[in-house]
Amino acid sequence: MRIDILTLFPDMFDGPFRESIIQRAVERGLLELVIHDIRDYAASRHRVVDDYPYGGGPGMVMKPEPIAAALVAVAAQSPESGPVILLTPQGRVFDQPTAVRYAGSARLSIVCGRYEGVDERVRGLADEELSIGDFVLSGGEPAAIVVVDAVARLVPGVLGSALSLTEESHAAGLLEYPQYTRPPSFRGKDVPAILLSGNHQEVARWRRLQSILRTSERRPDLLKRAELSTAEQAWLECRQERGAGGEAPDPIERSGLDAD
Ligand code: JFH
Repeated sequence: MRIDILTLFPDMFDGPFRESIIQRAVERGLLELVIHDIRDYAASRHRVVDDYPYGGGPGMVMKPEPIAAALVAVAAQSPESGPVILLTPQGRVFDQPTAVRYAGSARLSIVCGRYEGVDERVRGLADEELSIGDFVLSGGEPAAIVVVDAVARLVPGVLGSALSLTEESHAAGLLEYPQYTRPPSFRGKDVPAILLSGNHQEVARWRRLQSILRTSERRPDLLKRAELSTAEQAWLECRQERGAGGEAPDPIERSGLDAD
C-alpha cells in the first residue's frame, strides 16, 4: 500500500514514522510512505500558500491552487488510485471500519491543512472529509499520523500475527477485556483464577463476557452496533436488572456460558 501525505510541515512526520511497526513495514516493502511539501507546488516566486479570509476574520486560510497542483502530481506518480482524504475538525469521525476499508486500498492520499483551515473549494478535491475527534488540533498533521498508524497495522503482513487481527474482528465494536501479566498478586489484587487455569475455552468465554460488560458500562453507544448472541444479550439484561452485587441467579452460569 502507498500512502501520500500532503503537508506544509513535512518534518512533523520524521519522528512518528520511524516508530518500530511502521518503519519495519516500510523496510519490508509492505508500505510506501511519501511526504509531499505543499509549498513545492506554490506557483508564485515567494511560494505563498496562504491568504487572508474573504469577509475578514482571524488568521489565514490555505489557498486552493497549491493543494490542487500537489494532488494532480501525486496522483500521476503511481498507476494505482485510492481515496483522497481531507482532515478537518468538521469531518466525519474516523473509526475502525474506515481504517479497515483504507487498509484494503492500494493507495491513500491525505491532505493536512494548517492555519484556520483550507479554502472551501479544497473540499471538492477530496473524496472524504475526516476528523479524528471532537477537539481542535493546530493542524491536520497529528490527525494524519493517527490515521496512518491505524491503517498501517491492518495492512496484511505488517502486524506480527494475523491471529490478533482475527481476534480483533471477533471483538469488533466491543471494548477490550482486562489484561494481566505477572506477578499473580500485586498490592493485594490477584489475577482472576480463570486466567491461570490453562482452560483456553473458559478463558475465551470469560474475556468475551468481560468485554461485553465493560462496553455496557462505559460505552453503551457502542453496544447498540455490536453483534451479541441471544445468550449473551440475555446474560447482560439479567446483570443489568439485578444491578451490581444483586441476588438474581445467573442464567448463563447455569447454561455453562459464564466462566466468571
Ligand atoms: C486543523 C484549526 C480551525 C477554527 C473551532 C472554531 C473555529 C484551528 C487545519 C482535526 C481534528 C483537526 C484539524 C484538521 C485540519 C486543520 C486548525 C482549524 C480553527 C476551531 C482553528 C487547520 C485542525 N479532529 N481536530 N482538529 N486546523 N475553528
